[in-house]
Amino acid sequence: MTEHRRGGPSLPQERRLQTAIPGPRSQELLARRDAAVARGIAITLPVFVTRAGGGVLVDVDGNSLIDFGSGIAVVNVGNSAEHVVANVREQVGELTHTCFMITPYEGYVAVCEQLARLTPGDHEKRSALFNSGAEAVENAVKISRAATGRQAVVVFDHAYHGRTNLTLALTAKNMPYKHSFGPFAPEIYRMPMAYPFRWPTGPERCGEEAAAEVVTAIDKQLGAENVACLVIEPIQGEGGFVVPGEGFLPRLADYCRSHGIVFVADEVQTGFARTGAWFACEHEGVVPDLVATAKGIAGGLPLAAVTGRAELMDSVHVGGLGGTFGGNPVACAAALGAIRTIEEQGLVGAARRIGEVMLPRLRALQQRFPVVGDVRGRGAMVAVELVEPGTKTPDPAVTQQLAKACHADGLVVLTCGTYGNVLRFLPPLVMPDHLLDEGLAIVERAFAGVAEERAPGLAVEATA
Ligand code: PLZ
Repeated sequence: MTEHRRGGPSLPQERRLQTAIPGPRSQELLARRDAAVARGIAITLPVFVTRAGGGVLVDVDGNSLIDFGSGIAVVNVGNSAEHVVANVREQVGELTHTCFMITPYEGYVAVCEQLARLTPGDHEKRSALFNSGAEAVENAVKISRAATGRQAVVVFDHAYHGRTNLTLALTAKNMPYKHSFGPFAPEIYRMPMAYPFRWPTGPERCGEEAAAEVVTAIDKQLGAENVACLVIEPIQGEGGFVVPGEGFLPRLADYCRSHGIVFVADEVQTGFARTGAWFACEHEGVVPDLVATAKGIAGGLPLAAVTGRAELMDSVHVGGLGGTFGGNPVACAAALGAIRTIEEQGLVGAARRIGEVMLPRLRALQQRFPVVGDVRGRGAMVAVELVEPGTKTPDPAVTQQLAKACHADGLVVLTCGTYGNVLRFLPPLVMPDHLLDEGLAIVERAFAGVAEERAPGLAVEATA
């Protein structure tokens, strides 16, 4: 294979638009997709990708797009990162599957050792490996119930935990996730989330007040002694990149500890350096009892894990956990490569620096454009929430307009939020500075364009 045909970090790190987005070859593939792929699988940006690496995706029409999505926070180390590719190539030539539950192999154990080392807390830990984030969260609930002998599960407004039946019950949003797919599992109780931008008394007291409401609701409505676990994303992902009001997570963790409730951190989206720490719980010094991970763990290969206190994990009877593919040897090899990449390239610090570049630029947009209600995030997990100017009324239409303008200009961005009004940015942590800058310039142009469309002539500079 000639060098220029390969993906990975050696791809030219440039934005290059050779056709409209999507181009003609992508359009042809879209027509094939319509005839073969189920309609329920939606597509954000319909360009078919052939190669990717560093901060770019290259499509079948030869366009090179800047990637502010990382395949939903998966390729934190960049696509086809060198150690990931090398480990996978070697492993795939040796053995592809035996099933760890039948005849084990070293890679699985090595990944569990790394998880014990990297996840918060220096207590004794055990891990079990699975295939997807949903499977990890679902198993965390199973383990919590087995360990406590209790049934109730506490979750939060705006939560997202997956698309299996149990995790849909944990997920908050009806459309598109839950609609028409019930009935859902019982014994799931939803509590208020400390959402600073939307907290009635304002962001300052949000964490404390929300935690007090949750504690009262558990005490009065459920009884702490009936609660197996509390499951929370330390920064919410699909629900809108909600960074909980300060103090919320530590207060809940304390409450759980004093009542024998298992504190489960769903770090599926926030984990593996994404937020400028190995795990987002670290920002407030919270040590979860169980951590669910997936996405960024294996540089793009499907792998997930539950890691936690040895006594909780080992309370499950022998044979009670597992799955045919869980901890597949190729995925484990990839994970070891991804972890090595994060450490060698200092990607925890890189994520922090990405946030330090993005947040001020986005806050400057907030000064210019009154549709920006809030700018928030940590590290390379940042977002803007869009509202009708002067109100907190969500504006999902402008959010779509902005996302489409970015796409047309060669920048992959995603949206999220309970109200569909959050534009989110998740660049690979290996994003080169010049592409980070160019991507932000595209976002700025998109805002200027939308403002001009809405109020021609008046344009932007509300405060300038
Ligand atoms: N927990 C916090 O973010 C996956 C979902 C995309 P799976 N988020 C992306 C979609 O529309 O399906 C996610 C998450 C958190 C759990 C999950 C589920 O992880 O690997 O998609 O099952």
